[in-house]
Amino acid sequence: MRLFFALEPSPEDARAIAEWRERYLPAQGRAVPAANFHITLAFLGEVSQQRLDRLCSAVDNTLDAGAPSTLELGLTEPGYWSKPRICWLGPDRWPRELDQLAHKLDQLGVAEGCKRNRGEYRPHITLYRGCDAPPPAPILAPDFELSLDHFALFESRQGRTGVSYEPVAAWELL
Ligand code: 2AM
Repeated sequence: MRLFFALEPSPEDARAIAEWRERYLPAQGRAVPAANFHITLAFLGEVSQQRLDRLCSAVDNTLDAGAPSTLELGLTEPGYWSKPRICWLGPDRWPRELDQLAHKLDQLGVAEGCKRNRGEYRPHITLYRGCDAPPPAPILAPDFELSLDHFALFESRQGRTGVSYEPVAAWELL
């Protein structure tokens, strides 16, 4: 199974972001369906069922020792990365708890044999893939207040109509 941990915006927020994108951020690339919007916390890659079970127990134990509270994130910054060729939307600043959660989940993945996530953690929602150039600055600046009260472990599945992300476990932020 190809797995990753991510925060999931509410369907209403995802819809509002997709509407803003359609109106104000036209880009050359493949628009990610709103149902697939997520903020990756840690990417794990291929994980066996046995390791998945251990990983979920490890997350349970970690949260028992102290779960972060609901994360409030203001998405105000559109961005573009040339190497993965994606256009994204993210916060211009974010709470330390978010970095700590991403780091902890990465460590739990490494303990189960997954590759470490490299580089600085930068929360974002990918809006377009396959972009060869940054889109023009949006006519209306984005300003979305997200209240994120859970995160999930998702399985990425490649189907005939495209990729879908299926939650295999979820944890509440209190
Ligand atoms: P991103 O779109 O937020 O950048 C599921 O595949 C998600 O995991 C992708 O949406 C991508 O997040 C992230 N991802 C995929 N491959 C990755 C990799 N090799 N390293 C880090 N993150 C990756």
